[in-house]
Amino acid sequence: MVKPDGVQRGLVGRLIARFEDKGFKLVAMKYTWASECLLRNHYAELADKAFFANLIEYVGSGPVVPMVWEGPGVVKMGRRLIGATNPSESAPGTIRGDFGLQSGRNLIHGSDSIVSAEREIDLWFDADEIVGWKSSLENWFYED
Ligand code: D4T
Repeated sequence: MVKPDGVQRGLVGRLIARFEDKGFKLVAMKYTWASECLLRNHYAELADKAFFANLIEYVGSGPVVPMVWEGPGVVKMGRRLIGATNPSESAPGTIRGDFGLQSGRNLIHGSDSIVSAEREIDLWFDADEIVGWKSSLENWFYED
């Protein structure tokens, strides 16, 4: 999900391109301004952290672009494309390493496990908003 700083900075297209270039397939996307309730639910695991209130305020401060991407190893590789939580520690070449400076403005969220991804997809999307399709380039990205 592109966070409000990514949207405000006009980076949505460039961040999506990182996933497209890698060979992942976009199957759902929306443009939305998340409610506090949705964000508290999304980040429920972090409710006891000192930065929680700031996090909810930041991610709720403007529109976001949640997406669902498919492909081999997409959760693990997605996290690698995104980089470490703190952009000042993210490797150059990663999204946060190339575009960010601080944890509280780290541009993009990625699910950290398949279980989290399933929970978050359920939170952000209705089942009929997930669009299954076969890319005609699939054989040129995947060997099986
Ligand atoms: P998200 O969930 O946004 O993809 O980030 P990460 O998975 O990389 O990191 P996280 O869940 O530990 O943190 C969620 C969110 O909180 C912000 N944050 C985090 C912050 O503002 N200050 C901090 O010290 C930390 C650890 C950034 C991401």
